[in-house]
Amino acid sequence: MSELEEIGENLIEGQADKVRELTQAAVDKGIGIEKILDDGLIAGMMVVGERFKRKEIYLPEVLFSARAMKAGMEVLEPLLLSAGAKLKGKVILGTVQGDVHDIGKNLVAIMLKGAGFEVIDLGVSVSPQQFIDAAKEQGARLVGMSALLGTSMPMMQTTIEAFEAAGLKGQIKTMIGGAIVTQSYADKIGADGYAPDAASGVDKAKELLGLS
Ligand code: B1M
Repeated sequence: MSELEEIGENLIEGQADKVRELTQAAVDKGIGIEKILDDGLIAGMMVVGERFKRKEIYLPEVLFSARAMKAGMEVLEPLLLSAGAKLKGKVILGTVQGDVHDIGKNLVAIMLKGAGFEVIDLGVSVSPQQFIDAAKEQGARLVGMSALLGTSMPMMQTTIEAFEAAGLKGQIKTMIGGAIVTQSYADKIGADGYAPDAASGVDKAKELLGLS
């Protein structure tokens, strides 16, 4: 088994300490950070998702894996951030109301910070009004929303409509993402941008803010 497969296996098993240790070992060996992320941590989490879907594992196991993912991310985050350049602009980020999934959103935050953006992370289950208040208070021109549930995804539309009702659509751009979200959904609800993964999120943020 390769080092990265071993990270994935331990993540699946929920072994946070081991994942932290193996992630650090992979970094020390000079394996690329994004490769460790994609082929180790995220690959493991995808297997967890599939097993959860097939009801082979249950929520407590998923939570242990999520904790292991966080342990690995703690090793990678400072390295991703140190690659950052000059501040490019402010982004308000959050998981929409009714949804507590934050692993992907946190990855997007890390990548954006790494690319030089200031990120105001509102956390999970963020209401439309919280997004609006934060964007206004911070003078941000971009709001990013994450959703992973079929039941929470419509909250993205509600939030965009709330921006429209507050007269902010156009002035403040919206970007959406999350496993369940697609470009066609973004088009349907009038989001300004969609990104399928954290790295594309950075490109899309630059594009929406006219920085690319
Ligand atoms: Co939940 N869960 N979960 N879960 N969970 C899913 C999403 C699910 C697909 C599992 C399944 O059935 N196969 C399913 C949703 C089905 C659906 O609605 N279509 C599901 C369910 C049903 C639930 C509960 C309802 C279960 C229950 O209680 N019965 C419950 C909901 C609670 C709630 O939110 N109200 C629940 C709870 C949980 C845990 C708390 C146990 C835990 C979350 C822990 C945490 O996040 N801190 C959890 C987890 C871990 C998962 C899976 C296994 C993994 C999610 C994940 O972190 N993926 C997931 C299965 C799956 O997705 N395969 C599942 C890794 C992450 C890196 O990917 O978030 O997609 P992702 O982010 C990517 C891209 O999408 C993109 O960039 C990221 C990296 O490249 N991206 C953006 C994300 N946000 C973006 C924003 C952007 C741009 C790109 O711009 C702003």
